[in-house]
Amino acid sequence: MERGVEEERILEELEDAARRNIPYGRVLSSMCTVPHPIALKACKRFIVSNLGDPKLFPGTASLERACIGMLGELLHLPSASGYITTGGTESNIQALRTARQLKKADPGRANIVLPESAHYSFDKAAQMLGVTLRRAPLDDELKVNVDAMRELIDRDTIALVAVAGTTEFGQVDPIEEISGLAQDEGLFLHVDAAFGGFVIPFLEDPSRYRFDFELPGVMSVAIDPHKMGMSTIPSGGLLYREEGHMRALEISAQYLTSQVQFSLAGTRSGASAAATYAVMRHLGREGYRRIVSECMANTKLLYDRLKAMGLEPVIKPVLNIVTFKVPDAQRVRKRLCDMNWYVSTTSRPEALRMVVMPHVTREVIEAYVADLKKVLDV
Ligand code: 0PR
Repeated sequence: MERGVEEERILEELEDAARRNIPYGRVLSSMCTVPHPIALKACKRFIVSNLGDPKLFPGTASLERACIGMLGELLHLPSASGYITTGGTESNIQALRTARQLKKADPGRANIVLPESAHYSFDKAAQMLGVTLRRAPLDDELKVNVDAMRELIDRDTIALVAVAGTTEFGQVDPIEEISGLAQDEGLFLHVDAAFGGFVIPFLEDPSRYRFDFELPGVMSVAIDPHKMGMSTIPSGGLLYREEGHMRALEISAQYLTSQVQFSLAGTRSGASAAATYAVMRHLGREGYRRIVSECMANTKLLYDRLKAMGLEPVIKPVLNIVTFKVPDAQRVRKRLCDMNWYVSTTSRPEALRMVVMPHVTREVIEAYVADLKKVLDV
């Protein structure tokens, strides 16, 4: 470290490291994908800008506001407030922090009622906020049981959570019903659409899965441009129905040009906002509809192929996630890994899980299925 190393040598080292990474083409376990080229261009141009101090970067700040406008429009509330986060984890932490601030709850007693299937980022949030999580069981289709949610609510409940696109199975909770429950109980409802937010609106019949601000009980939504939004990492979105709710997060920061800050990260990426702005503007609804329709066609292809092999699905895919029961899923996953295929497994029930992102093309699926047949010996 004492003496610097010349650029050429470092570039070689970087190349070596980059080459050791798994190309997305063999990855069926990730919710991220190769970003759209225009997102990469925008990211590069704005790499030095810091949205933690937006008065220094008014141009970047205006791109962030435009992103929130477009995301709000997508979620049936063009006037929504919000900001570009570092991803679903920050959005979920911040949403629960908002609920706690609004209720001025005693953190030692406060609880949050959420589905069993909710992402582990809520466990991080609960630990940090000192609130308890009450997880409600799922039904046969792995959607949360709303009656069970209702029973878990008591006077110390400060928020409800619902998931639009669960991490493991890609299921969508009955959010319309949960929205009604939140209204009946006067509770803040946060919807985690980190994955599903850029899928559901572009399905053939999106009205089958109502999940966003068109439901009056929904107060905040997490939606990630760095997953199905085709933006660069780290780009998340956190949107609020009421600007005042976001204001509950404000911290005074006098030495900053902006005086206050509501984000969790202090110094934060302007490149994410620029990349998200660029790709959303460029693709439009039409572009995303094309991408989602391709992913859903490939999801069906993979589903049909695995069914034809005599395997049993966990659920019929709702979004672009395919899960099938296989005996000793861990062993199957390891054997696939030896063949340079990357899939994940679920535990309840034990299954092989494949996320059909845009890089998982028809050709990838055919090659994958051929290798899976060898592993399973069918
Ligand atoms: N909410 C849901 C429904 C999620 O699926 C995820 C991430 C999050 C929140 C948290 O989002 P961030 O990871 O952006 O903070 N789900 C994936 C998972 O945990 C993320 C992922 C992506 C994992 C790519 C692996 C990977 O290669 O499985």
